[in-house]
Amino acid sequence: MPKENSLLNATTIRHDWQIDEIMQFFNLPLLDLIFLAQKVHRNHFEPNQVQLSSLLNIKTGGCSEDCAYCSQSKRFDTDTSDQALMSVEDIVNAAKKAKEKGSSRFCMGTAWRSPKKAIDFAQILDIIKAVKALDLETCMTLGMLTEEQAQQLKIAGLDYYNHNLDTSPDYYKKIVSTHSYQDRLNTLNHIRNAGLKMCCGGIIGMGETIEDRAALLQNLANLPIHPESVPINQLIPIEGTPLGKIAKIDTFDIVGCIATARILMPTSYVRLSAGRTEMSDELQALCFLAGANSVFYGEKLLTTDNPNVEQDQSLFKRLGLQII
Ligand code: SAM
Ligand code: DTB
Ligand code: SF4
Repeated sequence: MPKENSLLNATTIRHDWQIDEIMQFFNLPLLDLIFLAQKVHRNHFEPNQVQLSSLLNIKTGGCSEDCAYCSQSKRFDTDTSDQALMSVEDIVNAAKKAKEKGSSRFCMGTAWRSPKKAIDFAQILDIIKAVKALDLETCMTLGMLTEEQAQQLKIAGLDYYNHNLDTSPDYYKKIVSTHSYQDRLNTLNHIRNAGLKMCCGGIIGMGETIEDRAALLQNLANLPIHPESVPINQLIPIEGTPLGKIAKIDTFDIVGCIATARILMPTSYVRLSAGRTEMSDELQALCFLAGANSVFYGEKLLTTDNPNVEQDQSLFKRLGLQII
């Protein structure tokens, strides 16, 4: 029996993945890996569908943290400046537009280590209620949460919380010094205890090894419940950050990561996330074949550009992808 088939036979929904098992996937010829991932994908999903989430940065810049990839840290000299939390009205208007263009989920981000001021948190709860009333799924990414904050978000009607593990535990120490991997895991725990759905993934292209990528996916897949959404971002190098001039990775690397994420987390939506503006249509098609079934949709991510909606609509049409 070909090696890839024996690997597939061993695959069910598991939470006890070992690094050497995950490395076996990374070491397969890419086309075998894609084939395996597509088989898993078809066992759990309609194969020709793509879920669309739109993003809005509702509090830009001025962040206390030192995440080496981020345009919004106040420690780095980037083009992004500190702005106030947006008003409920402006956010609702942006959410309405995202819905009109076909998004099913509206994700809102803040450049915070964690929500600190009571007045801001009260506004966040109002924002959730107002966006939810538009009949959109809601997602927030506000940094680290306490158990009580997670519960309050849930009560306000929040559907998803995004909090990424971003890389392996070892490599995380080289990327961020102001909070720890364990802090991230604690917040993930609070999200689950509050009954929120989880969006959790990472970034590739920060100088990590293949083993680091395997360890990121291991940490995601070995969570007690797989995240419902797994965003796989390719680093967007930001001038002025420590990673602003890092060498580009091979274009196929993202395909292998998506395929492995699909195999390890068969029922999760795997999102082809940051980095799509630099990708050809053909590369994105390969990512969908490898099991990606979600994208960020709309002209902007947080502070950087994303493909425009006409381009994306045309791509989905040419590939026969149905928007959900
Ligand atoms: N402050 C919150 C936090 O750190 O969780 C929420 C916002 S933070 C910007 C959300 C995620 O965006 C990060 O965890 C990272 O995965 C992603 N991200 C940020 N800058 C990026 C970049 N330059 N390239 C790719 N992904 C990036
Ligand atoms: C995620 O995993 N990627 C999104 C969202 N979650 C918040 C953010 C991507 C940010 C890319 C860089 C920027 O626009 O600043
Ligand atoms: Fe950027 Fe979030 Fe890190 Fe702040 S905590 S520097 S916003 S990634």
